[in-house]
Amino acid sequence: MPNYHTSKPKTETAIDRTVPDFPIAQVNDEDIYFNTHEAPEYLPEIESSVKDFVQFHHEQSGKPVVLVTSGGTTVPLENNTVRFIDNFSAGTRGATSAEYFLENGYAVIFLHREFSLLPYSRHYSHTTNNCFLDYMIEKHNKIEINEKYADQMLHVLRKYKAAQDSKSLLLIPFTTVNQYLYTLKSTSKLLQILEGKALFYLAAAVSDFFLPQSRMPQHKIQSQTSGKLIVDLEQVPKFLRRLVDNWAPSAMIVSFKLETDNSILIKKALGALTRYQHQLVIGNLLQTRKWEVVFIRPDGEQTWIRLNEEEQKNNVEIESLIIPGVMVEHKAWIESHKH
Ligand code: PAZ
Repeated sequence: MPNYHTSKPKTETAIDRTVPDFPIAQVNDEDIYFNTHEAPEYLPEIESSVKDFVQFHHEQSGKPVVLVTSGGTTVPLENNTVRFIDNFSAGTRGATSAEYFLENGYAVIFLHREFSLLPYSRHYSHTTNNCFLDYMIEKHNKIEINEKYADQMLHVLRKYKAAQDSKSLLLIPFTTVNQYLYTLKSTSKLLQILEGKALFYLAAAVSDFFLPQSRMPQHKIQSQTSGKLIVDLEQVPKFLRRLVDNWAPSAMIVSFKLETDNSILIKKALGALTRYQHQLVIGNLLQTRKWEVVFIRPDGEQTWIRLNEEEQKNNVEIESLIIPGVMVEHKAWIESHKH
């Protein structure tokens, strides 16, 4: 092993999302960022496990590999971090999608916010109804699984073990936006060997703003100093274009676009496709993301995926429909990239 909700935001007041987007990151911005921000010290350890994983699937299993990003990044306000800025994402989309990719023959690198939801264990962690201990009972001085839950648990356990036994799931954590960016860059480069068989499924909610290391106080910000805390954040360079052009030029890249205002979702998604030149944006709204998403392609074609009432009642997961849709496009991508 490596060493290393109840929230309902006020929706009336928010940043105006109709203003034009930030400029895309130029090679220069990338250089400036990586020259002025230190890599996480554990990065070589991660690179080594990713390298082994990719090599195994490239040379032995022959499986396509998907990098799923999941959960939100934090923006620390202090070096010895007491306070940080965060976002709502629990990693449900990412963890659920990872399971459907695994079941459909993919190997998955799961780049996730540490302590957010994980594939398989998500069924028993972070729940609002049951503590994991509620799934167990004591019988004759021994622990047993409560019969009520046993079938469902066995089903999940089998899938979890299958993923483990086939060495198809690699868990890589991040917490801060800096750790996320460094890990994404390194991992992408290591995936290049797979060419078109590499897929990026970028579901993480990555901060748009951050406090550069050069302006970060070493110690906890003191409350007595001025009575006010004014936080002056910079834009996080838009790394997607660098990913498309330099880090993973042959891979298929799927990004997510989250909005809260329905009237700008499609426009923003089309804008992203034009700016970053990747293959697919999956648009979703904060309010409805668990039962409807839209696939938006560079030619402007849009396909909505919606769960009907019956499906919602039966707890069908929308990712069970999203992943086969993405796979169809990835298959075509692989075919078109065969030498
Ligand atoms: O983690 P979650 O399931 O609660 O939310 C998933 C999501 C809304 C963060 C994801 O589907 C998404 O849209 N990610 C990209 C966010 C963005 O940068 O626009």
